[in-house]
Amino acid sequence: MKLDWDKLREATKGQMPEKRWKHTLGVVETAISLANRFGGNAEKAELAALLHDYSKAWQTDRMERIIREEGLSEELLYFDKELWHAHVGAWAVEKEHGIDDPEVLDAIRYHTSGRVGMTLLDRIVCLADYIEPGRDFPGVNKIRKLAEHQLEEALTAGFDSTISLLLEKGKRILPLTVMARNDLIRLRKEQNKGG
Ligand code: DGI
Ligand code: FE
Ligand code: FE
Repeated sequence: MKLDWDKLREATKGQMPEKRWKHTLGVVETAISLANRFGGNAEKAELAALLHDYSKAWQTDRMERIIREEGLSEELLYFDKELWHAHVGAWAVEKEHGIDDPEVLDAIRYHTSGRVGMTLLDRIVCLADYIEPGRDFPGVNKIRKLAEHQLEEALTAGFDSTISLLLEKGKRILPLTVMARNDLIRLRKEQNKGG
């Protein structure tokens, strides 16, 4: 499919306030550099990063309706609203812009929660979201440092920080996030075995 990048950028920018757009540009830049560093597909990384928060600023009611009516994962409704925009966003960019690359759609869909068996593209987008230059949270510099050499270790540290935060706030944790984090540790062990 031939992509109209200018149109996608304008449309994405139009979904969100300025601050979120700046974050998006940071994720794009970071995802491209991670793709180059770790042998990922830089064009897919750019596209998934550009679109990853497409629905972030949409109203909660609208997201809930889409999750119910379009047959998205209703389990999400039991967990924090912050998780919803990722699934709704993947649905929306397919519907509104004909994005049909399943790898790109999955990277958008799982950029918040993670999943078991995260593809390289999933890992790149999810980590870029944690460490883009505009991010500032306790421990972000440690994750940036890890990301210079080890993608899985850095992303595990990212999930650990999210899980800690949710524990501190007494919030529910989507089981898939814990499973994603455990699976990254498995992957790292396997990589180490391979030399
Ligand atoms: O959309 P962004 O703010 O750029 O980042 P994101 O899509 O990674 O959303 C992160 C937020 O989601 C963060 O504030 C924590 C919140 N959250 C709530 N419940 C969960 C969760 N994140 C994960 N990974 N798992 C949860 O169960
Ligand atoms: Fe997000
Ligand atoms: Fe984001």
